[in-house]
Amino acid sequence: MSNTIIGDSLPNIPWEDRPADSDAVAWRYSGNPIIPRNAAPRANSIFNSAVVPFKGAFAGVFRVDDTARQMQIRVGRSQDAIHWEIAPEPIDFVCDDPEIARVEYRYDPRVCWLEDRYYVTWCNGYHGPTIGVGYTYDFKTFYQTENAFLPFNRNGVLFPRKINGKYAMFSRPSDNGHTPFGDIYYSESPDMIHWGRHRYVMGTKGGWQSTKVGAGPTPIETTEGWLLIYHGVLTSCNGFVYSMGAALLDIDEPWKVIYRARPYILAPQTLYECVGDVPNVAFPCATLHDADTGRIAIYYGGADTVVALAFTQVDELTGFVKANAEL
Ligand code: BMA
Repeated sequence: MSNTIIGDSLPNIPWEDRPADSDAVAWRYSGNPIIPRNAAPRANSIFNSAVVPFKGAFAGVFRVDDTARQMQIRVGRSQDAIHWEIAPEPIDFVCDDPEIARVEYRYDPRVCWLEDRYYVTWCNGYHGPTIGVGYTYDFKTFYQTENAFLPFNRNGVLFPRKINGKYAMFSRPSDNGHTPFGDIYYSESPDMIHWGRHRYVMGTKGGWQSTKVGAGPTPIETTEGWLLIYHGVLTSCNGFVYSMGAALLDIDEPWKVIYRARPYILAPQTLYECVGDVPNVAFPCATLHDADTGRIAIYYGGADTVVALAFTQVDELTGFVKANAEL
């Protein structure tokens, strides 16, 4: 039996077949990196960013650290999801509460189509990192609502539909620094404001995910469960190394891990992943996927400097996760 994506047909997403000389479960786009560090005015680096289908084309929210080294998020648009036009200025959220509107920093956005709008979650500075939440209907006007959690937290990733009647989000409680620990938790909310009923999902394992883990792109709904692509961190004698892995979670109780692959699916090995402002980082924040073909395009940051693209296929990735599973 094969696993299939539950969702829309998106025949126009980027795609390349696996190179003939590769047996990798996820393979890189030959034109990587798709967004160089200086692709927008006053950008020091553009990385860890999220894209979605939008009105027959594509839109996204991009992490742009500027030349003053302020961490901010900007809007981007694209016809083909490879060539992006990124706004010259950060997103200016509409927010009626000055306490929430105050900007410290914003980074690592995720974007999720949910019911009637595109929600944006990001790592939001509020006396330390926590999960900021906003939404847009048109990628022009953005509204900011309450932070989902207390500091310290990162990697807030929404589910694309309610689960058991509640909104659902992953997060990764952390500290005020570079966080040498971290497990993935699941929380639910009746209203996108109040979050609770927290459940442990998964923690560290050996090797590439021995220091900390965090959810990556919006989970993909499949006939066999939620497919989660996440990042895992290893502490080498030269610092943190960020790779990506995959797991399959129960469809109704997503804090229950059914399968989790022991090996990574992609690790920093190319020049644009190994060399940059922070070396040895492959940090996934979004996918585009096509229910008809099972094609998945993964968007990830390379070395905290550029945006790159990799491909996999749902049935192959599921087979890999199962064949290499270790809970
Ligand atoms: C994490 C976040 C990510 C970054 C990674 C590697 O703590 O800041 O944005 O990619 O570190 O520097």
